[in-house]
Amino acid sequence: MQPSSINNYDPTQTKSWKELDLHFNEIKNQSLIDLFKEEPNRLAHLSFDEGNFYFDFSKNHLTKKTLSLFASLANEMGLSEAKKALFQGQKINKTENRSVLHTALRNPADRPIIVEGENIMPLVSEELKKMKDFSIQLHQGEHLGYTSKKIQNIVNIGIGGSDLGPNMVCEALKPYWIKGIQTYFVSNVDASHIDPLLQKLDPATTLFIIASKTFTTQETMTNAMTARNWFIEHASEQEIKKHFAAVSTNEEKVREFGIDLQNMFKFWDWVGGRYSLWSSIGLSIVCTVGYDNFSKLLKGAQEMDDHFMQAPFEMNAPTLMAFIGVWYNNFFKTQTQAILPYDQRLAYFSKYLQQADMESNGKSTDRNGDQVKYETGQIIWGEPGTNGQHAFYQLIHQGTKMIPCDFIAAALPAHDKMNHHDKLMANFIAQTEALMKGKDAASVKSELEQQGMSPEEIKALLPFKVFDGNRPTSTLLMDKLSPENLGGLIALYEHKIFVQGFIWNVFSFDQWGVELGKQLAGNILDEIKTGDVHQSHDDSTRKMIRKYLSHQGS
Ligand code: G6Q
Repeated sequence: MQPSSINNYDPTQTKSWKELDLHFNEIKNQSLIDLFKEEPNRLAHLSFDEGNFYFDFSKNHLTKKTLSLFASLANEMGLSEAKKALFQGQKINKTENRSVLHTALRNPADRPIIVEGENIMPLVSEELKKMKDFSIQLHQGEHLGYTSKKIQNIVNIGIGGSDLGPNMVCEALKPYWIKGIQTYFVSNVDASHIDPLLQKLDPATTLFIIASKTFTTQETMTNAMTARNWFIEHASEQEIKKHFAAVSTNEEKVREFGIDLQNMFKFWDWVGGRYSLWSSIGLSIVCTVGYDNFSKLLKGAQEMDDHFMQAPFEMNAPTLMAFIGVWYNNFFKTQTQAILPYDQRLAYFSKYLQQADMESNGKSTDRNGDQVKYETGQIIWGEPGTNGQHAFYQLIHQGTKMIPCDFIAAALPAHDKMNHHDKLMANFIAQTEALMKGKDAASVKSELEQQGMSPEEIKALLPFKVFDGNRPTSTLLMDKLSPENLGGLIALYEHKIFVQGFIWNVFSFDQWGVELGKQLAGNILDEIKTGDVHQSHDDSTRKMIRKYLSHQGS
């Protein structure tokens, strides 16, 4: 049970929320530029260094008072107790009656965490050791394929939480890839995903990692079976044990599939899918970048955990980011949050966060089982800069919607082409300034005059070239995109999501919408296979099934 000081309040009915409402009316019409003018120490109050990260929240529509009112809200709701409940393994995932302990996966081995009377840290260490040994055998050529060749290709077959995290991390850590290893990710049940990959792979040098917590997910099991069939077209079934590994909580299903239990890596029901990259779901990461780098990733996350647990709310990066997110979502009524990494290696980061955030906080029932009467989860989206600048930034700069943006970059690149990197970083810095300052009529006018335009031409063009600015951004600059910093970055957002879900009074760690999706397709699949389309469907659905069937055999 949760301690009594965790309050399942409708946040909008709290005293602090009412004060935030009044405060919102005071500052909603103040421009960012005005806020800077009024508060000489604004930057000092709203920016800080934490480990290898520099956070700048000053270009947001808020003041020190906003954050201290949010800190009161968090106190009123019992955030500190809720954090303890999370880290201590209380069953805060109530609808599934589970603990939520991704933080235990990066916890130092000598700090016990007790779940149902058992210290789980030895289990965690044991699985990490197994992953380490397996990857060393692979990299050193002790684990060879069926023709005694070294494994060169790793294919992770999984979906959702069993794909997005490891895929994002492997992409982000490209400079750390072990020489001679190529890693691929297959998720979609659409065979256009796996087919072209199998066509180019050599079965003798390929290892498939079937990553599925349940080992029943339709897409993953279909792809795994396709990979298995492809493999045994080339080699005997006895060789499967050299080329297939499984990551799952379901030993029985792994055995049924024919994977040697020696090659099975466990995790536990207290690890949620979208928080599982730190567990053996990270096996593809370990095989790709080596165990040392994986343990640095864990260490970086663990340091962020400590910061989250220890720093006061006003200096607590994930907590402040959560406050800012709620501020925009519920007071400014923004609907989306853009994640804009100025780093091509973070190409999958916003896609990863889409799941982490939207699956966690896309809820409309509160922790008391009542419908919420306020907005919850934000829509998360984004692309790396500078690409986005040539695409959707137009709307961020001049559209009718306010879109809070997180700008993320690493000061030091992993390459030596500073002529590229300086340009990337100049864009990174320039955009947040431009979004805040905009461009006023006087500067547009003088620019057009310099171009030799007539007053009539200037008058006609001017309204289109004026930028109001006043668009909010948060900036996160790290020294480099190392495994440690990547771990910290991911944990930062994990905790931000936790705090937001807590304030919105929703359960962030279940996903009944995903479960529904897993059930629904099954019935229609039977009808497709038998051609017996049920009358119980609505007209539109029935016709779509028939339409689809009419194309078969054509
Ligand atoms: C994550 C979700 C979901 C899940 C996938 C894969 O939190 O529960 O994205 O990870 O549906 O599930 P399996 O790992 O069981 O195949």
